[in-house]
Amino acid sequence: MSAAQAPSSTSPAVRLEELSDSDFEEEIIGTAMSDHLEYLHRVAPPLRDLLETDTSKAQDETLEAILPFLEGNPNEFDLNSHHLPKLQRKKHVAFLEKTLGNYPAQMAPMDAARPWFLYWSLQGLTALGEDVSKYQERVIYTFAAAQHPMGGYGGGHGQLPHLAATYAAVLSLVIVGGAEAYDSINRKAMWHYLGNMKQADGGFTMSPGGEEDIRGAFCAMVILSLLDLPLELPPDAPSRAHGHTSFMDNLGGWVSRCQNYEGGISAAPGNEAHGAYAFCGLGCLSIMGSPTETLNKYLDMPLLIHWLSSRQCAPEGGFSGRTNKLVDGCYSHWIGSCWALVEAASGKTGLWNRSALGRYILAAAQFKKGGLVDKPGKRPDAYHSCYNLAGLSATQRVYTFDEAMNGNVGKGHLGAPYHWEEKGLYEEDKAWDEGDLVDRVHPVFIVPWGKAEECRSHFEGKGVV
Ligand code: FPP
Ligand code: K
Ligand code: ZN
Repeated sequence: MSAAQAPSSTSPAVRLEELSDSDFEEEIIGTAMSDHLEYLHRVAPPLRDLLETDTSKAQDETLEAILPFLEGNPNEFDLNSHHLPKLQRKKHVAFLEKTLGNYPAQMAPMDAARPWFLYWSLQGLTALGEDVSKYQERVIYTFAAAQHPMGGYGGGHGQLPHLAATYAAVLSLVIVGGAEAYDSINRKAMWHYLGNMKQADGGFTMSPGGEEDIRGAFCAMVILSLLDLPLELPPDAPSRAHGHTSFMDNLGGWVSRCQNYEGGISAAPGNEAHGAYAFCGLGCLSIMGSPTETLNKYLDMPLLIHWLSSRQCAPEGGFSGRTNKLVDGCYSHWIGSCWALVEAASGKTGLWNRSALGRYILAAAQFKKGGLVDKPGKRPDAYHSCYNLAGLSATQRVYTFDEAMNGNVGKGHLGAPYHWEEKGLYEEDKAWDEGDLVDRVHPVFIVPWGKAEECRSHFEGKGVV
């Protein structure tokens, strides 16, 4: 092997065992960054630990299961001009319409998660370009019953509220939109409910006396911002006894403590870094202020970027959620959507391989009969459909943050997330054709473009009475 250039996208993949050390340096180190990324996503990993463990076996088996989907087309989908399966739009729409419908009796234990099923299905449908206004009445009715008199939402009538259910309920109402949907939310009770979650160390619990983790911080910021609730803690908030007056007191420092030695973000200080929590942490900071300011202030950005980059599996192209674990389509969003926020904060682009993620989603994460999956061999569900589609959208679209954008909305507190702009489509080494385009998704709220702004402006200046 003497060729000194990186393989072009049309040349066959070079197997690493064929390279000598000096070839390796020329092949990998001597090439431009973009070639480097492309190269890594065409061959087996350059360094292999020879110790065999359950983890290494699971990784090898996963790669073997995925490769046929990257190298061929076992589902016999129609191909786009990049020789990748086309986005199976109609099949995914049909699947998500089904996940929005009735469930069999065996699903009863999942009742507490009902708001999530609505959110994932509705968000997935809009990402595919569907008009979901026909569901408006049903969504309002469903959540009117699930709203607790003391504020927040549970899975259904009579259930205790939980912050995750509340987050999914509010986002579902934002997606269908309209004054009736917005005004169905008891904002005053919500303000008190959220005040009850604020903890002495700055973080938030998921329910009264429940677990304190970064989902709580993110969900609370999302809801306070979308509903334009006062940043001041309600008079009955227990953390007032610890000197807090604002929902934001000690919050940035608490999120900062969730970044661990690897650079990723964990559920709570001292835990393992994980993709889902990384997005919650970055989202939380991007609501507290402009990402340029907050991410750089509270996080070690080079270390974060190192950890995020390490999540992109090669040659699979998709992301894992944590070190030494497997690629999974849902991290197309949990990790994939971190990049827009990191790019805004760091001013850098090209930090991740959009094309490789797009290839994983189109080739390996589409289920033959519709819906999207974790990985080949798994069954589709609304969660993996929603988040693979959000990830595909993230590969296709470039967003920038500009404080001067959209000057009419988001002037008050927690107004930062209303100043995102879509710069355009990502065209360089793209994996998609026009027919594979997924709609714009708000980079922080993960709702259709424009919907967060509509909700916020409905409430701006209203206060809580
Ligand atoms: C590990 O599952 C998954 C977690 C530890 C986190 C799940 C959390 C979310 C999806 C975040 C929810 C976000 C909000 C906004 C409420 P696993 O061990 O099955 O998967 P893995 O092997 O890929 O880590
Ligand atoms: K997983
Ligand atoms: Zn998953």
